[in-house]
Amino acid sequence: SFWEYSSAPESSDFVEINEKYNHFINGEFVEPEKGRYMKSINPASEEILTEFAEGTSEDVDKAVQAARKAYNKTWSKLSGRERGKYLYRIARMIQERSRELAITETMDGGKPIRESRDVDVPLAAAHFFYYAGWADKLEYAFPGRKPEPLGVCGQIIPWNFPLLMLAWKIAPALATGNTVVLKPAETTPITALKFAEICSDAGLPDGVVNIVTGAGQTGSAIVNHQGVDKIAFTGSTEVGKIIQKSLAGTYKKYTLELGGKGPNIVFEDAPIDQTVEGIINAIFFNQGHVCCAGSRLLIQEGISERLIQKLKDRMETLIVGDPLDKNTDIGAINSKAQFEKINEYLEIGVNEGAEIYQSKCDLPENGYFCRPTIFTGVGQSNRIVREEIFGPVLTIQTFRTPDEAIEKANNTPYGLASGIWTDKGSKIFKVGQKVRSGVMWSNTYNKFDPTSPFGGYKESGIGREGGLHGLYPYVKLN
Ligand code: TXE
Repeated sequence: SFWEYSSAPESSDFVEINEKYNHFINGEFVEPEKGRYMKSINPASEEILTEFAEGTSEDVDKAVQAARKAYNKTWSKLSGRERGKYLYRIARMIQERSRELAITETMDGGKPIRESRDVDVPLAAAHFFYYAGWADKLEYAFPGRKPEPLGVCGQIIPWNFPLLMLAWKIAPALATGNTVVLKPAETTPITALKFAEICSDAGLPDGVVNIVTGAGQTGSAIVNHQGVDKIAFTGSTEVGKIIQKSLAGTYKKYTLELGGKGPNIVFEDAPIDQTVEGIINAIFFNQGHVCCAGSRLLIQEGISERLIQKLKDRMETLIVGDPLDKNTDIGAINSKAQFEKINEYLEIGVNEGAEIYQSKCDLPENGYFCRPTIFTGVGQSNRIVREEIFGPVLTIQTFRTPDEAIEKANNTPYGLASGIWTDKGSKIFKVGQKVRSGVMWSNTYNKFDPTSPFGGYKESGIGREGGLHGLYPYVKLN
């Protein structure tokens, strides 16, 4: 088969990563106006992978103008069917370059190759296929109404699922007739720039997709540009609030997909081995750099001791290390800053009096690696229970009754995702209706599909992405 299921590390020899990348504006790679570049490193080796342009407001302005021109001259004039053809072509080209994209994603961001290969890249292609299908059927999505595109969309994405978040943002925007200026995160810009190559190869009209790289200042220039009609942001709640404030008083539409502190609720009647796997997946998938991670485990008292022991045993089997190794379960922490943040939270947890348990695995000498960690003996007021850590760190609390589980699950400023484990369907519905989170998984976790809407309650954000609902933020209805 295409992928060899061996333990040999995936060879990066054939993957071409340029020494330097420029912005992709109006269909071509252009140097940054101010000539400044930033570096992206491989977090597993701490080696420099590439340099990429640091975008200023001049670069953003150029990109917005290109997007506006493309919107007026070509993209908004095409039929839905024509737009769909481009999206299908892009989807197929992602598939054709899937191996290269997966390896690049893993080298730039530190996630295990098994995940980029089986989750990130195939789901990115699936999003383009899915929204390609909507492009010529929009009248059925909005019966009796006439959906019109908004114009130029500014899109800012994080580093935890770089190519996939790009697909979540670009596919529905293009399907509905908008053009975009997208900024990838500063620690993981490469797959977005490879995606720019795909847009070129697919013959996408110039200016329909523009990629401007850089850090927060570049993002801020996109948010505050007068020529942008809509902002789609995924990232921290802190930056989400800054963006919301700067958009107040403007007429720009926006969607925000922010942080989370997902409760994963286990009842006594849950299938225990399946549940252990689910808990592991919920918190250790992508090193816990997941906004919907099940980072707060709530266990019904009767099985807590048995379940925690099984969880510890299973944690000992997890392999932490080289992200390109197909046997690796937990790769590198995405950046030095995130690594330091996680370590700080480990200290905070211990100082708060919680009991820490970490698996005893060996860690590589170089790179940012973190042992899978659980904290017991924690209460609702502990910072490690209330704040998003965004690492392989789980807090464990117990409960007696379903009402207590619901109270604890909802006792958070966030409301993105949650999980419930039980043998009883009726319990899933009763508890599920009362837990305030945009997504609830039952007897599984971290399952994603382009047909399903995703988004938060409370401080986890505003708006939905994915599925039919994912079209709403990109149209105005007449
Ligand atoms: O996020 P930022 P950071 C959470 C997670 C993590 C913490 C910090 O808890 O530990 O945030 O991560 C761009 N105007 N999440 O600092 O800064 C930035 O360049 C406009 C959860 O990396 O929010 C990047 O492209 N844009 C989250 C993007 O915003 C700005 C995923 C996200 O970076 C900006 C990531 C500004 N003022 C982190 N400042 C999730 N929901 O999945 C920064 N950016």
